[in-house]
Amino acid sequence: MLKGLIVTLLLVVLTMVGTPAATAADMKPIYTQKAKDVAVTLQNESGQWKQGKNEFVLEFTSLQDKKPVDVGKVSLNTSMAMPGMAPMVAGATLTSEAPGRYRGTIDFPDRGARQVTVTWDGPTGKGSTKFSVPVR
Ligand SMILES: [Cu+2]
Repeated sequence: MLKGLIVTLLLVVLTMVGTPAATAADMKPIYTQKAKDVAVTLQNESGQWKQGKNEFVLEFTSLQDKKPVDVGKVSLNTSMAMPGMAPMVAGATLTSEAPGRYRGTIDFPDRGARQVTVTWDGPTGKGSTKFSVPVR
């Protein structure tokens, strides 16, 4: 009887411990781009962008020692070439969460490949990089 109760309590504790909130470790890379001496990693929980609202994390790490790099002010903008009309553009709102780590949201009205431009300006200087990411 008492043994059963202890086992039950243990299971409850294990269940509670086993379901932490989403952490950095749960993030899957969407795309990693090397730009000069930093790696720019775009990531989220699913590892891909979808139509509609997306939350993501943008991380800057040193190519040398893999440590986070504080790149200062960061912006992320996307553009989609649309035949016969002006490109469809969408920008992200980014907030710094930790040095080299930025949390952002972006809204895509449709699917298709996006040309992504990331720019930064801070203690290590200015930089920018471009890469393509599909919106599924
Ligand atoms: Cu479009």
